Amino acid sequence: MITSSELRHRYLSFFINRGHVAIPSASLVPTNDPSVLFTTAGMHPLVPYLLGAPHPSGVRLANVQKCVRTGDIDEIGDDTHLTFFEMLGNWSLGDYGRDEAIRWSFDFLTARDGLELPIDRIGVTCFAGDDEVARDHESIQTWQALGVPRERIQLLGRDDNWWGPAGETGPCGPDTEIFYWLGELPPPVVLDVRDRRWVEIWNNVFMGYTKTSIATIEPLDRMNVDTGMGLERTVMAINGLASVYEVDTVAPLVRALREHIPDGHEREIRIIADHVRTACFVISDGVAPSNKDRGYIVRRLLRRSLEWYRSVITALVDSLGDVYPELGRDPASLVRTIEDEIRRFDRTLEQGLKRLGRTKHLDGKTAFDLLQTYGFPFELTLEIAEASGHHIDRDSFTAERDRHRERSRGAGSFAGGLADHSVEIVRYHTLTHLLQAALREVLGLHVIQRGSNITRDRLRFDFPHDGAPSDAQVVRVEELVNSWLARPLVVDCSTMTEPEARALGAIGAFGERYGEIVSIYTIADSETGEVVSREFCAGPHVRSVRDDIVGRFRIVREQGIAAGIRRIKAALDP
Ligand code: ALA
Repeated sequence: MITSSELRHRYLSFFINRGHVAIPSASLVPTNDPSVLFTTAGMHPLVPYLLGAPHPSGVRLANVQKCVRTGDIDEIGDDTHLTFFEMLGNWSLGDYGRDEAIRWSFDFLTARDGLELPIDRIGVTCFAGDDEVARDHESIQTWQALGVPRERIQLLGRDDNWWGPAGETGPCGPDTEIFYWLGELPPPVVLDVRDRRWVEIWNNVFMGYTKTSIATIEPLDRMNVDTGMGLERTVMAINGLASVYEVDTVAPLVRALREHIPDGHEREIRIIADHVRTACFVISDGVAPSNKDRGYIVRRLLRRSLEWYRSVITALVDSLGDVYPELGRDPASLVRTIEDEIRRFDRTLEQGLKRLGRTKHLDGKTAFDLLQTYGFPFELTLEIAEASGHHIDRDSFTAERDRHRERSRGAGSFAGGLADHSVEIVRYHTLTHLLQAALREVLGLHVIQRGSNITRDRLRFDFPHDGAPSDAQVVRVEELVNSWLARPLVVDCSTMTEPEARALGAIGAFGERYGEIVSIYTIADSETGEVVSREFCAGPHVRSVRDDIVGRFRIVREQGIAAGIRRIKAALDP
């Protein structure tokens, strides 16, 4: 039996031995990219480097990346799909091409320092070619030279053998996918991917193109290789397991559930295990359940599972908490976030139902108001309305929602975004760092910026904390910041790599910037050298705290905005 941990280890060692540098997994929440909600593949955080920016760790990289894909949500519960999965990947950033990439994939699967899988259970697909991009002859020849018979090489078009871009534009290219036969032996002579017993385990993408608009694909001036091997599927394949739910990182969750759920509900068990697992990983990367975007996905996943989650979380943390420490850091707060969400949903249902009961005229606008005010899901309003003989017009609901979106877009432009470097804005930037340092001192090191917004008149700062801080704690934070304003503190900016910054104890949303050069702002006492704050940040900041920030720091408001998330608004009084 090869465990997940052994596979991660063998994979990384194999590629390290071939000149690759192992980089850590990026966060599931992509930075600076509104086009995708989650990191869906290992290449996603690497897009700038695939397009030509130099990566500090070099041109050959390998990693194990956390991924979330909700597109396949209806297939969850079958033998091979999971919404959260780990992806093993190796990259060439303009370095090696098809030949090495395919050879190494083949060697890793079949050779002694790899997995020693039998060649006769392997089949591959290659890009058949179309009007725009030629057939991938080189890949076909390379596979054949390695001993894969022509009948086991299936040629497919754009829909199957083309990968990317991750968003609407970006790097992409033809790919070759590796399948493993999981049915009875001997395997069929010819590969046919429609037969579900051929399971895709690995994909090699030859990213020699970039999509620049809906209709345009342009060749890049270099060839990148992006590979992705599904960890759970591969562990399943190597060990001949019946499904990914039997893999050592998922099986404990399923076992925990089986103790509570009667026999005959295998599919439900799998769905709950999958959804709770994904929700926990997404929450651990800083997303709270909400009615929007990522938060809404978490909400949906949890609502689909709802009960039995407690035992699943314990099993999850036990099985993956050592590999991904952010998951194991605070299991109690994971449980609390989820329980709060369930209570909130119960309340939502109760309020929404009451309001629905009072409503005589049910139309699209009412349905939208219910969603806006109580987070009451439209589908549910629809169901209730139909059950009581009302009919709600979907279009009128959509029209109301679009009108609302237009209105909020109009109101959304504000002065003082990041581009505004006015004196006031810069002051509040520095004050935000001091506030975070003070909160960490008074409330604890779990305080970390979750959101921030600055205008010329105030700062706003969101952070995780359970329950409201006491009045005394709020006063203490205020006093601490004011005491710092009176000291000879200077702000210094220096650049370094992310591991160096971490080693210095810098905090901040490094997430996806592994290895990259980051700027670190340090606020320290110029006389004693004592460091008050050290944060990763893009700036800008004041130079001298005492000279440049004159006034009294005041916390105007402290409130909870979501389960386990607090918000502070603060201003500088003259
Ligand atoms: N980016 C490729 C995939 O996810 C490797 O399949």
